[in-house]
Amino acid sequence: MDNSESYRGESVRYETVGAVATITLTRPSLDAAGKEELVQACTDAANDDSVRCVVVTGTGRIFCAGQDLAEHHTALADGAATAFATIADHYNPVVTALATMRKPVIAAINGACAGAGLGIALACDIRVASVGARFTTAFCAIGLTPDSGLSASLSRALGVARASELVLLSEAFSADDALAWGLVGRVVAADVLDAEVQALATRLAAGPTLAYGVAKRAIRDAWGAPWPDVLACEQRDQTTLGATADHRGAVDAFLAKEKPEFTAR
Ligand code: T3D
Repeated sequence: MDNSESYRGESVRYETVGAVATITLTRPSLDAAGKEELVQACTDAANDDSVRCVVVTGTGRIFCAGQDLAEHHTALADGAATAFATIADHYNPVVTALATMRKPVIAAINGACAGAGLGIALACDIRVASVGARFTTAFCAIGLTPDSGLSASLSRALGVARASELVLLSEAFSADDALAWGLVGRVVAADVLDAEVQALATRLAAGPTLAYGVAKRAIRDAWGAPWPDVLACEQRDQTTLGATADHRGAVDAFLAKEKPEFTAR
């Protein structure tokens, strides 16, 4: 499949410019069709080796409000098993693709970010929020527990104490709160969000993709792992990356006081 083509579904737009793919959620919440499109877009971004950085963003004043609760209401009426099949069918594949693809993923959080939307943002590697973005875990407010990896990703990002408070109380918090807590790395004015994120994505797309891919896996796997296992993984990964042209060229460039060029080889 040629993934260099951009395409537009009912709920998801997928565009590649150079080595950057941008996945845009065009509806506030996720219905079944939208989730299918999102799984496909994440899969396409992961599988296209010419894509070396991915941006996930929303539209208007909502990044992603999570599950479409009107559709969920109907699904509940049809039987709870049907309603919750979407976790295995959609949410888990989406956050797994984002968290495990061997290239950096940036969440450009343009607005409200709730429920599975927050899980999606936290499955990305770097988060940049618009100053007016609002966040809520949302799940407990409707009698559910976090999915989309949020029970792990939130407590890893914030620590168990604050994660518990945010999950149990489901209170909204601001972009400035998220920045102060380290949940997002940067907060920028709404009118420069796209430009700032695309500049960051372009920079990452020109970087050492092989090393980024290994590093993001190592960072996630290291959580909770026994210390000897962490050291063993680091040793294995460093040995692998040490044999790449990217690494050798970068060392040559450093010694020559030149800028390295990374080609993902
Ligand atoms: O099996 C399964 O499906 C389980 C999977 C669960 C995954 C989940 O994501 S569960 C959590 C679902 N999400 C929520 O509970 C979030 C609910 N929404 C909100 O908390 C707030 O709406 C927001 C924080 C997202 C935004 O707040 P605000 O004040 O900026 O906007 P608003 O006025 O509340 O919402 C704007 C509109 O979007 C409004 O519709 P209206 O009045 O203009 O016609 C609102 O009803 C609608 N909307 C917002 N979120 C959802 C939604 N419609 C359907 N589903 C939503 N999730």
